[in-house]
Amino acid sequence: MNATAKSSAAWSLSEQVVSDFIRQGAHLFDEVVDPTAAAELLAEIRATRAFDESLFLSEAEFDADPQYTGVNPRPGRNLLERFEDRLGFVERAPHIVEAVTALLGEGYEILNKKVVCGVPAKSVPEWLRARIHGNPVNNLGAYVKPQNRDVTYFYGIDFHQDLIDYKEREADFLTLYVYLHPVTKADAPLYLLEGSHRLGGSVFPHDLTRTGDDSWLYRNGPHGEASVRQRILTGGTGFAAIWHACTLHGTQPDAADHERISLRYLIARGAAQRSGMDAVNATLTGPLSLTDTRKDLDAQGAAVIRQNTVLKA
Ligand SMILES: O=C(O)CCC(=O)C(=O)O
Repeated sequence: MNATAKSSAAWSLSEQVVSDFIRQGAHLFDEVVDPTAAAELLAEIRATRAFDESLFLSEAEFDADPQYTGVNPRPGRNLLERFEDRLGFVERAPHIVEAVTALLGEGYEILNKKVVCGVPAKSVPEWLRARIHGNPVNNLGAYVKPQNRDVTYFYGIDFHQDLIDYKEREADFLTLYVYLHPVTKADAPLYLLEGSHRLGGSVFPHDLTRTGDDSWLYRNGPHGEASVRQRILTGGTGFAAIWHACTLHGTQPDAADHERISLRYLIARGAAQRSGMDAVNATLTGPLSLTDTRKDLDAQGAAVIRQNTVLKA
């Protein structure tokens, strides 16, 4: 090390975050967001409904008119709109603001924010478990009653990039994910493949081969291959992480006896012309945007590919 180089221990949070995005495509915060505020918000979310079988349509109701699209929270039907004035503990937490500003510049914009629920097996009706078994994306929005579609419900989701929902958009945004209660290995923690962002945008489902206890070989066609390490994001109340739109991540079905409830934000560059994300994206070997992001669905949005790699993690 030369005399002027700083050791990483002396880095500011901003420097650390940009460096972590370049190397790993993610930053896990050491500091939590206010756990008391998180627990209070969680109690209010839990008071809005029973997170059990009553969330769901019956099989006959679903089959009468299957709706696979438009079943996620949207403006006017998003539980977080009710709690807008309670979200400062995340959105104004100084370490979150510093990190996001380092990557996206001043004036960044929240594209989307919502409550995400990992539904435990005991709350998923048996008919539904049988139907979705082995599907790569078990977003249960299609199967919950319309009034419950103000939250996104997962029964696991295979490794994917958050770019999946943004055809033709540059990977200029990041995901901020916050746990509202302790998340152990049994509570559907996020599995993140560190360094997977480096191969750029890639069509879902992804080409992944397990090579060790926590390692995978990831190939992105002509854009190369990378050996990537799996990181399981367990954490306490208020744990927060951010990741790049090309970083592969997923969850297994919730194995606990209760639901897992988190906050998920997508945040994009606003007015800033240049920001830390440019330095990150300059290191990617693959495309920054995709014309098609997935090939697992038919024209109605039903799954036609049945494979799920994260279940092997
Ligand atoms: O919360 C989950 O179980 C999965 C969340 C996720 O991967 C996503 O929303 O992109």
